[in-house]
Amino acid sequence: MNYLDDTIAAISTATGEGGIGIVRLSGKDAIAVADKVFSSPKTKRLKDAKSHTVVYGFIIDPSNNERIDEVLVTVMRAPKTYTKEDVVEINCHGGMLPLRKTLDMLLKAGARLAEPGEFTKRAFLNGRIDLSQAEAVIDVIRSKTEQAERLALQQLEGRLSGRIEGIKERIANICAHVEAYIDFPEEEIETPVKDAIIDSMQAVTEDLTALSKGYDEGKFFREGVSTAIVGKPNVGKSSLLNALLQKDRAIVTEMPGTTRDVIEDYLNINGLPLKIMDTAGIRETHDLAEMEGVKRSLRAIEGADIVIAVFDGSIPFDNADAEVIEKVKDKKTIFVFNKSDSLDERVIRENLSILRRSNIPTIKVSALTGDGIDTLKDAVYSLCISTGGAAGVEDVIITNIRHKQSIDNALKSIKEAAEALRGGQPLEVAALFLRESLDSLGEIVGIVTTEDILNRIFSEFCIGK
Ligand SMILES: Nc1nc2c(ncn2[C@@H]2O[C@H](COP(=O)(O)OP(=O)(O)O)[C@@H](O)[C@H]2O)c(=O)[nH]1
Ligand SMILES: [Mg+2]
Repeated sequence: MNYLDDTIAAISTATGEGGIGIVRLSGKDAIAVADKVFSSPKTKRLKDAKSHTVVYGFIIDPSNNERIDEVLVTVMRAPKTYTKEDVVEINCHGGMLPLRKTLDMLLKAGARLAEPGEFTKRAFLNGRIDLSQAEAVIDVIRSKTEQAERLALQQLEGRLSGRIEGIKERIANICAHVEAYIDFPEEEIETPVKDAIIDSMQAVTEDLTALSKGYDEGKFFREGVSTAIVGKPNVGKSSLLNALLQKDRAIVTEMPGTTRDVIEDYLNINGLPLKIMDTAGIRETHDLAEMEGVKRSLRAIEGADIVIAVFDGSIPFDNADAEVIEKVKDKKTIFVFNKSDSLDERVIRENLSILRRSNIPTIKVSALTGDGIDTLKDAVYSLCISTGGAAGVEDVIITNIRHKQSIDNALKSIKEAAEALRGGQPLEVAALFLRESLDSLGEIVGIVTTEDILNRIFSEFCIGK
């Protein structure tokens, strides 16, 4: 069944009592259906009304001519309407009864009850807006902060779509370039040409990475950064938590293995909210409670957005430290070199040189004296926020997880394409990956889409939108 062939109707305002309520119709028979239940004192017909004008009259039950409500009807003819179809909006009195009865009359007169989000879905299917814009409609309705609404409106205006289209065009050009060489197999691709192609792939990769990061950073501001403090026992994790919070939150003792449960608190760094967790020291142990604590520490690392790995700078590093380094290797991490107040310069130098062998930012602090704590806070902030973040106004910010996933998929494909070229694989392989990345980006605006994606998106809408 071609759904676009019929005419849909729904109550488009929220349930409850209000000054007015609106019943909306869309479809090729919208005006004819409305006319069947409309009567005006001057016997004016809606079909004679000019587009985008308002007509005064009554909704009636055509079976007995009984008046149901006094209304103002807006007639909007295709294509300059919300759905690009003929649209009629009936302003009723805003109680549930007049609205329901009006809707009932329209359904009896030949309209079908709209599914959730179906008006917006039609706007998408009829090509007035793309998928990311349709999603922005929900975001505008649901936004709880001015910031969220501003971002949603930008997306509704097509800022994200424009950005994605631009990147797609660049990939398509690269792809055309590569495919040209496939079509002329006698032409060997020269190294400088190949390098130039790889360079342009690199540039696209950087832009997509920035978009993907923008999502994470926006999310950090909205939902907070979950931060795990980890390390072997007695390095000063609990002391560090207390120093960061400037209060005695966690118990500090000279006995290794004091902290067993995960302790949580909140910290705000320049507007960036951190949920910060102090964990049990990671080490081999036979104590059951401590073993459970270690398990929880490992889980905390897994679930955390960032990790602060703490080391005791005053004593030589051992295998337990190496294990900690190993455990956090896949995470956004900061190394904290604690107990910098200790006096053994030689040990400090050696330990620092071990940490600095990795590219992970390393901050020297003393949880005891508070030395270096501010530097650590700055480092945490820059680890999380490398772009303007959600605070930036100039750029497109991804707020939808579906878009983020598509961008990450596109990123993966384009990196594989570059890898294939570099590795001297057949050009077809690179072309294939480039096409894949185009498809992934196409999903964002809805060029590439499945019924499943559509249903999922529009089912989140309310009826009447
Ligand atoms: N000298 C010095 N001692 C510290 C420092 N931070 C912690 N300690 C001591 O190290 C021991 C273990 O600290 P704690 O925070 O409980 O370590 P955790 O087991 O990693 O949580 C305690 O005796 C602390 O007083 C520091 O910056 N300098
Ligand atoms: Mg502790």
